[in-house]
Amino acid sequence: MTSASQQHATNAAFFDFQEPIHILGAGSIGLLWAASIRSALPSYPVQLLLRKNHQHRLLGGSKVAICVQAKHNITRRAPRTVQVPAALIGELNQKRPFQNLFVTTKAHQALPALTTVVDRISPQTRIILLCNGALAIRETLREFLKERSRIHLAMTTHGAYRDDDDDDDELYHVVHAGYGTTSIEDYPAMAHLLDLAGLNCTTSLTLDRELWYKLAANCVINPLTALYRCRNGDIRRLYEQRNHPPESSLDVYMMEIVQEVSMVAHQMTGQEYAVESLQTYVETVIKATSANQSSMFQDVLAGRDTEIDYLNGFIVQQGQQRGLSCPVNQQLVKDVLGLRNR
Ligand code: KPL
Repeated sequence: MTSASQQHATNAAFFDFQEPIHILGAGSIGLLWAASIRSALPSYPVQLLLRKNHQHRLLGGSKVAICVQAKHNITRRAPRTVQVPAALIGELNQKRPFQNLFVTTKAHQALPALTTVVDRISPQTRIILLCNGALAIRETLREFLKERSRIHLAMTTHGAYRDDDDDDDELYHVVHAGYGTTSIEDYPAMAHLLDLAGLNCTTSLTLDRELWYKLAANCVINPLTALYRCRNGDIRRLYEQRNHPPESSLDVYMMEIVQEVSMVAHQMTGQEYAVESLQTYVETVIKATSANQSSMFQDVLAGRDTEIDYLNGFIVQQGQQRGLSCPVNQQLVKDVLGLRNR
């Protein structure tokens, strides 16, 4: 087949794909997903599921407005406002099972959030788990869902943060502050749709390797940005301002964090995760998302619980179960938890 006819075949395959998408979790990534799909494919059936305390954002009872502003390395700069169908959890006016449910909540909210919509999950439902710390929660979710539905792991390095006042405004403001990549496990039609929506998505049979790389990036970027209260691209400057001796440069510190991730990943999976390639990946994510406020920094700014237990805490806990000590990640867990008590 020529590449043009291949392209045509792929497009045709996509256009047959009109399965409704529901998005559970109206944080920065859930909102970016909804707005991106809606603005690229205006008639595509996508709906955001909101908690009751977001009711004031509903326009005419059935839509929300999302203004996406692109920043940094993203070419489309003019803010665009998109209206996305939305419904309050528990008040959906139809009871049919979900076909595709994206879970874009915080790691610790994934199970409670799924519990609230469990009556709409059937064996036909595909649940796409797009949370940080997916490696830490997937077993719990599998256990909860049993055979009730299929879970596709997914991950993204797109950087986005909310830039609105949670209570006053009718509009959600999202800054798309870093153009990254998205991967989804074994779901070509969905990957194609997300790619058309500008979310730079690919699919592969398993995502385990990608998730370990992503976890390494989150174990470095998230706690450091939360502790230094800085954007992803400012970690180096803030680290260096703290007068560390030359032998403990940021590169050495990052390597120590990543080394523990690599050691635990190896013990858990039997596969090699070279420290240098994990570290190169972390640097790439920092560069691509330098203008972003990491999700953990956003949580700290908003006084919310962080995902530290599902990132660095997961490494420490899995290490402990295998007789491996991870003091560098352990200290980061302690320091981030300490932010709550200040
Ligand atoms: O996943 C992220 C997060 O903030 O949680 C990255 C990719 C680090 C972007 O900020």
